[in-house]
Amino acid sequence: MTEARQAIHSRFHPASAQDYLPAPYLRALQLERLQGVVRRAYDRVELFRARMTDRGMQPEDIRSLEDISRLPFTVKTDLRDTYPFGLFASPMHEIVRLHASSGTTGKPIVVAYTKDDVDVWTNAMVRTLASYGVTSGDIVQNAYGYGLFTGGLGFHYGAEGLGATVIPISGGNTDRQIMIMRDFGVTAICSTPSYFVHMIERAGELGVDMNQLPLRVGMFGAEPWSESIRRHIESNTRIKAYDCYGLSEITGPGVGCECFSQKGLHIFEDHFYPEIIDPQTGKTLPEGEEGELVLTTLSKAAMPILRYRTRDITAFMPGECACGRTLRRMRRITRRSDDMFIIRGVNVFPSQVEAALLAVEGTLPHYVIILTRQHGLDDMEVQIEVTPEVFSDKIGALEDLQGRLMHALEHVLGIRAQVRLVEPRSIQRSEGKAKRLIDRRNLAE
Ligand code: DLL
Repeated sequence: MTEARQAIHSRFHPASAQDYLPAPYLRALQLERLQGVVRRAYDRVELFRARMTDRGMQPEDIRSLEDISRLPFTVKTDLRDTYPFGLFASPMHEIVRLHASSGTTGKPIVVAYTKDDVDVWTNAMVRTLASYGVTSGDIVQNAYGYGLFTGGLGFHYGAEGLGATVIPISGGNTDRQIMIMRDFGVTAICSTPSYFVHMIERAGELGVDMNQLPLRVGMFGAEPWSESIRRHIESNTRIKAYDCYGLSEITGPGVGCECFSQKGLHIFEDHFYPEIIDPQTGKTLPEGEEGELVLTTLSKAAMPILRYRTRDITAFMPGECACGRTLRRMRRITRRSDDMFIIRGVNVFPSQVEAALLAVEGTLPHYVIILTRQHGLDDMEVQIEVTPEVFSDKIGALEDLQGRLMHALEHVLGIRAQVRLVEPRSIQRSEGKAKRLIDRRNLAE
């Protein structure tokens, strides 16, 4: 490649061309693919055929994109009930990879990929990394877990597909992560945001100044994270921190990603068809309203999924993005309909607690919410770490901060919660997805 072409190539990856398709062309492509995937699901997967038959539907009934709303939903228990291979639409000799996602209870769900499915996933991941400005000149440290979790291999194929240099370090062993980051001149890092916050902290303890490293891009996802966490990361390093969304059932990471504007995530609509529905009624919501994200795979062969209810809450964002991509954007996902808990009759999402706490100066992004029940009455306690400066300050300062945090929580939630300020490093760190909620209420009954 000539130098001039290399220079352009490094800023604009050819795979990204699909991000800028003219809307009429994109819609036509989606319809063609939707018709294909519905036909495949109907012909090859018992569950989809039975559900469509129940509704008196045939694959030919999909004549426009709007007709998608006539199709039945798929939910997580469908994947559990057909464990392990009941939703596969390809024979095993065409399947080249299996991944699994462990739920909180019981059997995991299993997902399958043909060679073409791996290529589609890689295409989505190459476009993801390219949208963050990662190029073949970058050295990418991949600290997502390798294994049955889709994070590790998803980013690995994306970074390699882009031509970047990948360090497949996987999660854990934080001291070694920091040594390699420094010694190998890593320029881009992928991990859960909570794990990277931990890496920043550990680097500080080891006397490594992240601001002196060439690290410039962070690719974070797999769990909700707030603007406060983004600010924490961006102000403690030279990283620009980007969001990446995805789920095993649909492909893994790479369903949607931010671009340089950092204003919402573009969905790779040519492969994954998004809808937003009212979680109560199941009806499609008008553009811009908040609801549950529902996804249909448009290009998957081994395991096509029709109208999967993700439980993730978001909204489509109106208007065009400054980056020029024609792909629709959704707001970042800060909560799931099933991570809501009810305390004294009030619906609470952990992300609301996080937003209220981290807005108060002196707190660190390490907290845990503990729910208990005594004599039938629910209690909520939030433990949060505070900066060493505050912690070593006079008792008065701590009490003052505690009061402000309780007030902030009461303001947002409308109920009083206990706040316990704890020393830096006293809350357990995660190397993957952080666990922010401990519900001990059933144990007490
Ligand atoms: O977490 C895939 C992934 C890996 C995405 C690496 C991004 C980066 P699962 O383990 O199946 O797959 O979990 C999927 O995690 O339904 C969301 O609730 C949550 N989630 C994933 N990405 C984000 C994000 C991977 N960027 C579930 N923001 C999803 C908020 C996220 N939540």
